[in-house]
Amino acid sequence: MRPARLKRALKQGVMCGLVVCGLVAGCGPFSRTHREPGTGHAVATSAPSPSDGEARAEISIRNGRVSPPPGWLEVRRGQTVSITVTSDVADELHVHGYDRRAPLRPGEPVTVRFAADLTGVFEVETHGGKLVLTQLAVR
Ligand SMILES: [Cu+2]
Repeated sequence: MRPARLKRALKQGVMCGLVVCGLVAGCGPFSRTHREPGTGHAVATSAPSPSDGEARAEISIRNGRVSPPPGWLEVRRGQTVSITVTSDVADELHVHGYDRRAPLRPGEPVTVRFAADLTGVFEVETHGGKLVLTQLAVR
């Protein structure tokens, strides 16, 4: 990806995240719900698998609820990330920063897989339901 295009994608991602955070209570990296210890929110969605080094998250959406509850998916830079989402309604999956999008169809698992080569914290969300699915934290 050329730098200009990457910059534009990042800007879109940031703007999109801000809009969503204005609409959905408790979303975003700065919200209190994700920082309170012991609430069950501040946990990795899935632990990195030691066997193949791939960080996996499996997330389902039913009746507008995200399961497991949105937390953090912590990965190392360069690690492969695999996020599988199953939604009960049609929607669009979006991984901010990396700008990965995928259409979601009711009941059909969709997996996005990519190398985590950008560091930072990125929201994984749906656009139709405006749900934050997890925060991808790449260190
Ligand atoms: Cu988005």
